[in-house]
Amino acid sequence: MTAGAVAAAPVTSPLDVERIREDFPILRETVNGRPIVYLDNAASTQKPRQVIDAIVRHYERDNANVHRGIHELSNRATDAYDAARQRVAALLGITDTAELVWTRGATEALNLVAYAWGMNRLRPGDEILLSVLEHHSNLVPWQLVAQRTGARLRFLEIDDQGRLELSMLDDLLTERTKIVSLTHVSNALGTVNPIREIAAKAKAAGALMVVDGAQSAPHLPVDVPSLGADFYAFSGHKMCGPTGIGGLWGRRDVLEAMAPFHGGGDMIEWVELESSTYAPIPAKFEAGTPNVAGAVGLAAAADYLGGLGRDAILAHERALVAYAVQRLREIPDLQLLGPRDLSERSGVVSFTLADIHPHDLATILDNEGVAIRAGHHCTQPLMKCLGVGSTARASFYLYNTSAEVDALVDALHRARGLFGY
Ligand code: 7TS
Repeated sequence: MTAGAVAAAPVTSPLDVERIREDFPILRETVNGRPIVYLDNAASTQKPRQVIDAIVRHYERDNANVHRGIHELSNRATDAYDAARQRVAALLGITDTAELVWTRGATEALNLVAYAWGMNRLRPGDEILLSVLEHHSNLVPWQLVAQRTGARLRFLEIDDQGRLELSMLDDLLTERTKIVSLTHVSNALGTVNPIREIAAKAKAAGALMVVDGAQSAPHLPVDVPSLGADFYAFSGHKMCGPTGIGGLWGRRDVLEAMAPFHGGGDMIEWVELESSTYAPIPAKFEAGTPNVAGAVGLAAAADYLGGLGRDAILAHERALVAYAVQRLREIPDLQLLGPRDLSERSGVVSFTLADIHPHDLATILDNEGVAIRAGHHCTQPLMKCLGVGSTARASFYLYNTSAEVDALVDALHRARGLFGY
């Protein structure tokens, strides 16, 4: 199988995947002499030619620092940078572009809220409500805040399918709850959390609602403001964009009331030796020379995803996951984790196979050109809840095919054989 030649699909997809694959140069690579089967999209996605070209074009034609130079290149770079914010905002349904703050990614976005809001506002006795599903980047920043402020961490638990125990919400949400910060989609299990419902309850309890959208922005047709949250964090590299760029959407009034996160150039209005006044949002949170080429590249990714259609991308992934689950169930001793109802999950399939260590599985699969992730997926507390040290995880995106699912399943059968099962 080559990038262009995809086997007849036993899945019905609204996407012309064969054509889409031609946009992704890396899919023509081989690994160990075989065509690459890239199933590690929850970690990072590949980039289409359109994104790569936009970045090259920026450096070849428009590169300069932004918002400072009184010269043509700086004006061009500034225009491209400002337009990029609008294009990414449009993909996510954000109409007030000042509410979109560039960050290095979801991790920095979550830290921004934890430090600029949490560290300044929380007091001993206040509570931060998280869940056991969280990626470490929506856990460790809050641990740091709790240690420093005396606030207490509380946790929503999960059922045996990795779904949040929503019945705990009524007891956990009290007047002490100041922040609820939850992932929209679990990176380890693919669980899609009913974030609108939870946000409504959190807001009714008077808490600030933070959504970790690292795994929803790439895969779901998210209209961010309508989730009913106060903050939404995402990473560009998980949605066909470059690394080192992502964003934080925040409600205007909340962002305006917050102290800055980093201090430096571009985030100020006026500086004296002893004090400063700050620029309006979003600049207030964007100190220093920004990742201009990253923003331009992410805007090209947003255009690309918007062009394919967010609903079509979701439908494609759902069809692939349904096919993958059906095929993986054929493998004896393979245990699938996560929600059984596929409408409750995104394009992630996590599993264990007999007592073969997931790292060994991933290594054997890599020999066959199949890239999956194995490990704790930066969710060590979740692994503990599930009673496993680690899992193997295949995660799909818009360019994956049913033939690649077949390649995964065939490789797993061979791995099983190698271990004498
Ligand atoms: N939140 C979730 C739900 C994630 O899946 C990740 C990255 C992050 C936050 C952090 O994103 P970053 O871009 O700032 O690093 N998840 C993964 C993963 O599943 N495998 O590698 C990175």
